[in-house]
Amino acid sequence: MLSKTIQDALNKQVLVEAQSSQAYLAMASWADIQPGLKGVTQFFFKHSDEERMHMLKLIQYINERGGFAIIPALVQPTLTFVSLKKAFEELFRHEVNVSNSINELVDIALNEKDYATHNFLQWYVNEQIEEEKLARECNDKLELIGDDKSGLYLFDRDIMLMGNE
Ligand code: OFO
Repeated sequence: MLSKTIQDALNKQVLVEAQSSQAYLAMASWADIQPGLKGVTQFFFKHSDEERMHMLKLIQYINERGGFAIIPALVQPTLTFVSLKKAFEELFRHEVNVSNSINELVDIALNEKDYATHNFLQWYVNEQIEEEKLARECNDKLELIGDDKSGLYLFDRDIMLMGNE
């Protein structure tokens, strides 16, 4: 059975994951109407789906452990970006915030001596390492590319291939 403290903290994370999914969905829609960003568009749509999966995993865990998962209201995310670089910078910042939020949750689980939740959260800890790494790599590449259109073309193609691996 989850303590009230853990239940509330997990429900806060449901909101964080839902908000992430929504933020990346907005990036996908923006990228979709930019010329030549088919790969990036697919990447953002897929990323949004993954965040929804992270949210669902939490919802199922909360309910399975005798709690009640609360489906939250969402804030409208950023809809437009001055450049692809800016969108990826926001994605990276977002992932760092999510990692901080997961770390706080791990701390709470330890304080509450809820080792099952601590164990459950390790999946998220590992996931955040991967997501931060990916976001950092994309930012580094876009920094190198600058305004070079052929570089951007290759970036879009590579990210599409990555999504189909
Ligand atoms: Fe849920 O992993 Fe990114 O935010």
